[in-house]
Amino acid sequence: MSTKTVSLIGVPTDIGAGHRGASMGPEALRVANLFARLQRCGLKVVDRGNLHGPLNPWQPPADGYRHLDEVVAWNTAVYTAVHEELQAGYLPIMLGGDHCLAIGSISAVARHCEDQGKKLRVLWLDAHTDFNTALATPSGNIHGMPVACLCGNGPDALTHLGGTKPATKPDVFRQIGIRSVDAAEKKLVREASVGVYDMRHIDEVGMKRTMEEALDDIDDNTHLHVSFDVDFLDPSIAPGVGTTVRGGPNYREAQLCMEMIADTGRLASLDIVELNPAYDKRNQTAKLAVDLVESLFGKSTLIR
Ligand SMILES: [Mn+2]
Repeated sequence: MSTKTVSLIGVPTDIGAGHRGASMGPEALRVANLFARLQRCGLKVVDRGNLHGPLNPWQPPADGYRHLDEVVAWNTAVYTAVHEELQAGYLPIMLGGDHCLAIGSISAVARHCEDQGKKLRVLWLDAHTDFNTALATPSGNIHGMPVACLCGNGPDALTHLGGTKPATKPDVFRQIGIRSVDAAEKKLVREASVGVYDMRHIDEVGMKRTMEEALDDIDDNTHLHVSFDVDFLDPSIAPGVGTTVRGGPNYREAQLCMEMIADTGRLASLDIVELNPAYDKRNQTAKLAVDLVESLFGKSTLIR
């Protein structure tokens, strides 16, 4: 097998978030040595630098959405960049940036899978289901809506990025670590039958069985996309996010999760999102995210 090439794409935006600061995430990940750590995993790494888009105007929502035009502009750039990397045979890694960027990245991944006849599986590591809509959202923040948009439930400008709507379907998603879902959103998640492995499930059966279930029926033809929202992690180990929720996976559980994904050998694209250096302490959350990404690419913390 030839050496895999991963390409880092900085997406310095907090346009979809309710707190400012995730726009500093890409640089914090670079400062935490992501490039060299990936090289150490035996990968070829290229850093494409940062994408560009509009600044955050910090406006209230209009018709249920905050900053919709700006979110569309950022995601159009993300879509184009990710699609190019995939076509070139590279494994794109989004350095976010808030979670709205997953609309662009996963739309591109879904398009690519469609064109290549690949089966798509998305592992959504997050405290939140991100399945809000303009009607259901309490805030209008679009970082709480990417899964809904990807499933065709959102404004046209975001649901059509890849040319066809919906970009993908709820049954490609496996959401892990969920522990905060808005009241109206809960109903939507249930109706859509998104695969949800919430913290209660992880508590009851453990991370090992949870991941076995979430990775079930992945085969050689599967494109595995991981959308890693750093708020997935317990805030005691990962304070550097805008929307901390207590009761997330601890260090070892998170490592096991990543290691089991690595074991499939099918990881083909990745988002690292919602890292917010304005809330971090001495870049510890960025460093932790980089540790976990190393595990995702096959570094085992145990001697095997
Ligand atoms: Mn999220």
